[in-house]
Formats: sequence, C-alpha cells, structure tokens
Amino acid sequence: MTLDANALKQAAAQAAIDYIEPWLKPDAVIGVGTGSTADLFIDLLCAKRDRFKAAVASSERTAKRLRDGLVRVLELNEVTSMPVYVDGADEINPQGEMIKGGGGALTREKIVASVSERFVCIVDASKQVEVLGRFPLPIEVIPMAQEAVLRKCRLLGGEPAVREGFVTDNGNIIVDISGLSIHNAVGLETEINQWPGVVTNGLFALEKADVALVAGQGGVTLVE
Ligand code: ABF
Repeated sequence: MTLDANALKQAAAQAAIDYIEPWLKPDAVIGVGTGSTADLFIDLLCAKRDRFKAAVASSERTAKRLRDGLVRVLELNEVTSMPVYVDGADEINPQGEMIKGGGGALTREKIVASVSERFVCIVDASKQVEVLGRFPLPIEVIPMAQEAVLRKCRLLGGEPAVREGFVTDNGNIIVDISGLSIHNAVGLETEINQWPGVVTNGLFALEKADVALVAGQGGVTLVE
C-alpha cells in the first residue's frame, strides 16, 4: 500500500511525539511550529496536555489550534528555556539546513527555535534535497524596503516575487526568491539578513535542525 502525503505527515508527527516523550514533564514548555505537518503534531500533543506545562507557538494560527486543544499557550517573553521545538520545513538537505517560511511564519519560527535547546524537524521524504533552492526562498521584509530588496534579490541571480495578498503576523510582506541554487546556506542566510529592511530570511542554516524525522514509504528515518 502506498501512503499518501497526508499519511506520511501523520507518520512524521507521530514520530515526533514519540521522540519528545522524555521531555514531557510537568514543568516543560514545548515549542510548536506552523504548517500542515505541525498541525498534525499539535493534535497529538493536545492529547498529552496533562503531561507538560505549556507551549509557545510560532504563529497565531498555531496558538489558536493549541488553545482549541486546551493547551496553555505562553508568550515567548514569559519563558526562559524550552527543551524542544518541533516544526516542519519546505526543504531540508543532508546537513539539516532548511528552507522554511512557505507558510509565512518564518520570523516567529526562527525566534522560537532560537530559544529552544533542540530543533526537531518533521517532514515527508519529498522535502529532502541535496541542494537547497528548488523551493523559493521566503524573506520577510518591512514594506517600505520592498523595491530595494527586490533589486538586491535580482543581483543575487534570483527571481523575486512579492507574495500577493499576504501580510505576516508582524505586519510585513513576504518576498519569495526563485531560481537559487544554494551551496553555502550559512553564507547566504548571513548576507540576506544584513540587507536593510529584511526582518529575516527562511534559511535555517546558522541554527539548523538537530534531528530530522523523515517519513517515507518504508517508515520514518531519524537523521542527526
Ligand atoms: C512551516 O510549515 C514552515 O516553515 C514551512 O513553510 C511549512 C511546511 O509546511 P507543511 O508541513 O504544510 O508542508 O514549518
């Protein structure tokens, strides 16, 4: 039997619940990402709400889903540490470097991930790539910098497009850069983050995944 995309996401979500079991303790705060794979993880996490103290959400959408599942949601500023942050990705390479932000929540995802001790990435095998860049790289941009940032994207050799009708949870726009072949993810993440008006970009390479749980037809593989 061939598993469809949703079944693979479900398998990755279940593997994440099993993986974080040692950290489900009464004082633990769990970091929770955004996206369809993260949604499946949230539903499983909500069933374990009596096992941990609270969660920090990487988006308004995730916060609502957690609250609907009766999980206490804390602001990041109320939290000093989190043992794990669980989130999906749009692409991941063998080094654990990722492109994220297809859902537009990249800045909050990066902030919450930076406070957690361990990034657990949950993906189906279609997200695995040798070289990042087939998925357009999202960057969150303060609106007045839009045209300046588009010009810089073109100088990189990319084809930028403003995401139509989309405003981030922080009130900014998203520019998606197509046509990149990213061989130095740390370098590109660092460079784009220096551009005035860029809030952050969707490369997670300076702080990459510590563990990836990759769901394929043969089961879930743990990549460290
Ligand atoms: C988040 O959700 C994002 O960073 C990424 O864009 C997206 C992946 O979504 P899905 O799990 O729906 O493929 O993790």
